[in-house]
Amino acid sequence: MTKKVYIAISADILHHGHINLIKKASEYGTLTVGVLTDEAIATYKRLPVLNYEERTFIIRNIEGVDNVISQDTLDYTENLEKIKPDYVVHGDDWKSNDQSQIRSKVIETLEKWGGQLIEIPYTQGVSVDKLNDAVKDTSSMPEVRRAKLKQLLNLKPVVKVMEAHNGLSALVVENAKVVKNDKIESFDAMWLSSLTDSTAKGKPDIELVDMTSRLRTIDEIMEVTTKPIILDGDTGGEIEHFVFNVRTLERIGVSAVIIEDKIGLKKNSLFGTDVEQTQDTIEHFSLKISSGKKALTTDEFMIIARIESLILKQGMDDAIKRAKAYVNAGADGIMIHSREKEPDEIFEFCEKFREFAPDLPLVVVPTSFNKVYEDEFAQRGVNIVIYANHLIRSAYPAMMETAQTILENNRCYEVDEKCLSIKEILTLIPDE
Ligand code: SPV
Ligand code: MG
Repeated sequence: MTKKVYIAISADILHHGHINLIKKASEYGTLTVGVLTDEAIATYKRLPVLNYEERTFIIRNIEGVDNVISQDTLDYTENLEKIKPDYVVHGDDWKSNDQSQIRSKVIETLEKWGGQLIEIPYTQGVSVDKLNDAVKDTSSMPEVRRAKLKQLLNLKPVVKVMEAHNGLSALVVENAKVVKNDKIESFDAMWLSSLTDSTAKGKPDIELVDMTSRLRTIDEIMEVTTKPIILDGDTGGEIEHFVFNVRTLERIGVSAVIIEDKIGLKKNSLFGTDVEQTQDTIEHFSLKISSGKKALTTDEFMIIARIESLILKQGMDDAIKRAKAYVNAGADGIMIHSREKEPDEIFEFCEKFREFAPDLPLVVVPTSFNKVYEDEFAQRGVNIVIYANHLIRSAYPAMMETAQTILENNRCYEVDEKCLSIKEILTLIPDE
């Protein structure tokens, strides 16, 4: 009886290594190829350039492929249990890369019916790095980057966003990765926080760092990364200025701006009612949203309205009333903010919001209510979770400690082991 063979690929950048793999695999029997879905790819690397339908169309037409099915997760288990193949074939490179845990699970699953993993030598001479660089170049183009946030919102239960305030912190957001059992965790997008952009410049978070300066930070970050950007637009400023600014942001490839319904001298929300802050009227803020929407030329760029009612102790009814009004004014999403330690008021808002806006993106910034896991937010109807200030908050104490240790010792020997080595700092940023 012919044997059943299974391979899984994403097939976004198809090269001769894949054809070798398919050819070898098909020699063992009837070959089923599991093509990773867009959702599965988005969980562990950049969004695919070609969508699932396009990728399956290509694979179906490659000699040696008998069946094509979808693989919904990076983990093979579900498909293996369904097909019970005699062989799974894979390049031997995954023994040592970040898929080694997925490999172990494949071996374990196959053992249940006596299946076997066949590893073939990784095709030499494939410059995956070069191919990836080529994709990276196009994926940092404004129109490609701009569209990514909406694509991610369609693909992921919750979009994970981390703050960045300069090129280096943005590289951390771009590259940080953790392999966890059968999943690879990474951030989906960047939050250009007014608090951390201001703090990095040694300034208070009171809209003193103006749009010209914010645009320079955006440009610095865009130059070295590809992930989509959500800008903290503070109050959005005067309506007459906002309409110009959204067009600029849209043109340069930012994916979304979040503006908060405050007016006058804005202070950071985490001060709450400890400082004087004034909430805008529903009418004026709605006009700001609708004017901004009218100024846009694509439907990719999102204007997200941020409601400060809970921060300013105006109550849930006010928050919901405003959410309804801002949605009617054309907001592409709502951010609800709170500085309570417990998430109760956020959860209550989520429930009430979903009664009249079942699909509109909902954003939270869990700086205070920080015990909630992303999964729970997703179950409650949240689409975007923003870690708004954590890179700079962790960098500052580290820098202060280093400075003080040198002052205490009158030399720098004692701080050395907490620092990147000279070799590491010299090679951290490649020069091409
Ligand atoms: C920021 O990061 O600047 C924000 C979020 O606006 S918060 O600091 O929580 O107000
Ligand atoms: Mg801010």
